[in-house]
Amino acid sequence: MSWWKQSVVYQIYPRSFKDTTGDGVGDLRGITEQLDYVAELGADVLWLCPVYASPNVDNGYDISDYRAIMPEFGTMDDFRALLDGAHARGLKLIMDLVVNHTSDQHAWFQQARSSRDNPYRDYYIWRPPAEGGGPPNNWGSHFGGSAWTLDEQTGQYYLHLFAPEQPDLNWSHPPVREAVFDMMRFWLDLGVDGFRMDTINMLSKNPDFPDVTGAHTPYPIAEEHFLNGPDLQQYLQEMKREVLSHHDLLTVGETPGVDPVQATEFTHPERGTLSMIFQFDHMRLDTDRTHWAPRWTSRPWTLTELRDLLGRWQRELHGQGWNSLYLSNHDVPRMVSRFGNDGPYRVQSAKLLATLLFTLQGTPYIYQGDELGMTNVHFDSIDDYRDVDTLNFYREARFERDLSEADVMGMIWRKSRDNARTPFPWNASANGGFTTGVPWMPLNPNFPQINAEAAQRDPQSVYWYYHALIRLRRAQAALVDGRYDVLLEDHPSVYAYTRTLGDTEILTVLHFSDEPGPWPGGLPLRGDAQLLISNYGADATAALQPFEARVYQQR
Ligand code: ISL
Repeated sequence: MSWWKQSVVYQIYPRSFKDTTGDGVGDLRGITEQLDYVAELGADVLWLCPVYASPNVDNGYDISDYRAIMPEFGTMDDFRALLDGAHARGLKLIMDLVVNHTSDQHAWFQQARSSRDNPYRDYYIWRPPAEGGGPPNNWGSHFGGSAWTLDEQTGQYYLHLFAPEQPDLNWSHPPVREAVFDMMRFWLDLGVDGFRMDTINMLSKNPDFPDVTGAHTPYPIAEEHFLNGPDLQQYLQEMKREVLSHHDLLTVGETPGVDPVQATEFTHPERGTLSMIFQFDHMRLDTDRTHWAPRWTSRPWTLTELRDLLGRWQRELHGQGWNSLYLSNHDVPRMVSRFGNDGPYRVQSAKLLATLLFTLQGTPYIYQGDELGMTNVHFDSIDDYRDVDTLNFYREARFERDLSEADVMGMIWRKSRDNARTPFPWNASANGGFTTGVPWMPLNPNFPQINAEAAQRDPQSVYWYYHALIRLRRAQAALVDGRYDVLLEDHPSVYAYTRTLGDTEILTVLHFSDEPGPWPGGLPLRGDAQLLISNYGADATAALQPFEARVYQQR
């Protein structure tokens, strides 16, 4: 069986993990220093968010040199030391592969913009102004405004689905694909174990570049024209043939807007190209899709909605493809604040959500700090925020749309990507032991309570629960490969399901409520049921406590 099905991935946001130089920015040596922390937790794969040379308009997702390490993070020797240190501990390491776009400071773009007949011109996507002037169509950038920027010198617009400093590569131009494949070989030759492929289903755009019709904002996100485009699978097949098939890798595609049928196309064991994908259905669960800025909205969701969408993925990919299991990452709020209760039930609900991640089918991903039950942050002033997306949203919402400061800050507190990016709290000392200097962004003020040292000292902590869950998953093949069956399909507060493999059946019961409740009548517990893990220690059919989670083996 493919090794990555049994893996547990730990995602590191290098800028915020551990600073060893005192410049306030995390670095590669800091990660190497803390490899034992990750190994002891029990994860066996590290995913490093981008560490390549970058002007950091989007914290490394704007790459100016794919073969160099960002000087703030260290050197190529530091990278080799990190990779060796990981391998020595039995940890694999996967890199972020950001090839939908480069930085505008990349040599390719510098060449491309220098003249219309430069050989690198076609590495990017250029269009003349619309008739009468203005951008070629109404496509919007994910980070606000038009997705097109005029290059004054050559009189044409270039496409950028993200910031203007992140021009999109033209994947229909064969030399671009060759250059990317070559760069991938460079990292594989160094010994990396795979790639997390950023926005990989955005590579193929509708070649006609039509306007989005029926939009309720001037610059809509043109998903129907760039997600899963006509040539995408062909590009990935080519990547598989040229690069991926020559190695035994973990590859995970970031693929917003895919359904299980499309996911199967990506991840089918024979026909597919990638090990697994990140699907986004549950990331849209709490958003209002009709709002001008859906990602910034919050809508109450029901357990039935969550159960239905997760269940659909569990059933439809079973035996057909493979999924990733995640509730947070560096782009979204902290999972305990978003899906749990970060007040009185922080510890219990963080454990309940972890139980969900580790008992479904797929490869679980832990985002740094979730194993401590880290929460969202509420900075009073926009000056304490750093994320380009957050700052652009603030500007547009406050000054173009005249929303109140209180409303906008409320949305930012709930949804900003910076919630997940506060520096990692190692202990209760100054700056949480993250840096001896001034941190690039402030820590969450709750770091004196929520930090790694405190968690490791407390046997009841979220940390030790993750530690146990990871080992439970390794010991139980049914949690990796077992069939998923939902129980109590309509229960408003209890999510219960079994995973069955051969003679083994594992029952998970999750009580999504901040009130106690009875053990559900329709949920018989067999006589031989054995409690494998729980966050309260209660057993049998005792009443369910707020956010109680229990996992039983029934045979
Ligand atoms: O389209 C989305 C959701 O429907 C977005 O969330 C989109 O998938 C996401 O913004 C892509 O994120 C990735 O690429 C960005 C970078 O800023 C993020 O940090 C990265 O994870 C541009 O490279």
